[in-house]
Amino acid sequence: MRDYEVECIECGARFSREDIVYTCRKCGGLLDIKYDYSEIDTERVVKAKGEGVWKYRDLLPFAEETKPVTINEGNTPLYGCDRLAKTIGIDDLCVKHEGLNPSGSFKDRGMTVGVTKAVELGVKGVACASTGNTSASLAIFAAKAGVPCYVLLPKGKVALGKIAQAMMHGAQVFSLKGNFDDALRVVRVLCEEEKLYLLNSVNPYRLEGQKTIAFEVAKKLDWEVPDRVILPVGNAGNISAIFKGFLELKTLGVIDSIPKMTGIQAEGAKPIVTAFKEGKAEIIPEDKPETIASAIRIGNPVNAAKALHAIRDSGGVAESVTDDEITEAQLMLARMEGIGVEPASAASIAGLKKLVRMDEIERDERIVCITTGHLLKDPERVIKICEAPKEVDADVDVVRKMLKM
Ligand code: AN7
Repeated sequence: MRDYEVECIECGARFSREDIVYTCRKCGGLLDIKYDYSEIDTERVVKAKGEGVWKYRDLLPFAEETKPVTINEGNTPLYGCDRLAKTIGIDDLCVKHEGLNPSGSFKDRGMTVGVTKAVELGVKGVACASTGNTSASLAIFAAKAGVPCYVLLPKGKVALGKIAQAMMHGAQVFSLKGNFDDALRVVRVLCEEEKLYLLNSVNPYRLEGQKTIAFEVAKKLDWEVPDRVILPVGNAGNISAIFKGFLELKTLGVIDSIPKMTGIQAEGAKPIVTAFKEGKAEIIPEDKPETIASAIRIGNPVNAAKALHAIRDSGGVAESVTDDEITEAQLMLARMEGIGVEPASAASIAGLKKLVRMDEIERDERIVCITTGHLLKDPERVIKICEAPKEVDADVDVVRKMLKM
């Protein structure tokens, strides 16, 4: 049995593993999964066999005999991006494309762990609020586990591909008249009162799965971590999780530094950027978040306290980018590197460009950007930003005349 504690990050209160609790019952703080690192065999972590999230089960909160609910999540490629790096004006850029997870986003890493825990706890159903990807991923893992699934989506604000996934995989899908923050508020109460298991990233087990992004990046680079990791921030779970992953590797003595955790938000939904720049420990929620990057259209990120800690403690920064900058970065990634991502994911590249321009990032830094979701999640956006196909007669000469060469 991997020994662990469920502990409040604010007051240190501990909760039993069988207790279904998402935030501290004493002070309302976020919870964290804590291990006794002296019990973990570092060699086994470094030499772990297998692929993806469960390769690192020595650092996951389960007994040896627990059977994971898995569809081969994780093990995503880390692409060298020399052309893009040169254009942006830096020496060393890699992109870890989390859009190549089974459901098309990084959420699968959290869901394989979260749904495995749900099965272990014997819950009667799982639920989430979502800007789209969380619901798509949860629907898939719930289907695999044979557990009823309920998802609350902000009406008219979720990309087409994501809703299609939640519907296809058999979730009960609700289109809520409100935004994501309203949906999360409603689902939290619903889970409490109806005894459904909440699988938003406030659930600390989700973050345990997502921290494996850090393990894979470090391993791929032969345990020489990059100087900086840049990623989009919405509910702020992923940046917190990846920071925890690096911290654990450092605690185990596998790596000797932590990358500067750099979080990018959209200009119209940037409560963490504002708090970071003003030196505040808490965010002021935004009532009407707005951006074309619908995945990160979030005004009241639940993991803000963890994320601000991750950014500050690692010497990173938080920065915002405009919708136009996001679109430009999405096109650059697609056309210079062959990497197709949804708008939220492109925020990481847009943020990198902006920070280089601002001289916040130095030319010789080794940088890894995390692209969190696949291009096909949001086909409607693609149709809007690309030139429409030209309609032509079925005639060689007609087509030839129209070729741009
Ligand atoms: C592509 O699906 O919040 O900062 O409900 O889908 O960990 O929230 C999605 C978030 C970045 C932000 N990129 O991650 C949801 C949801 C993509 C995303 C984020 C999301 P967090």
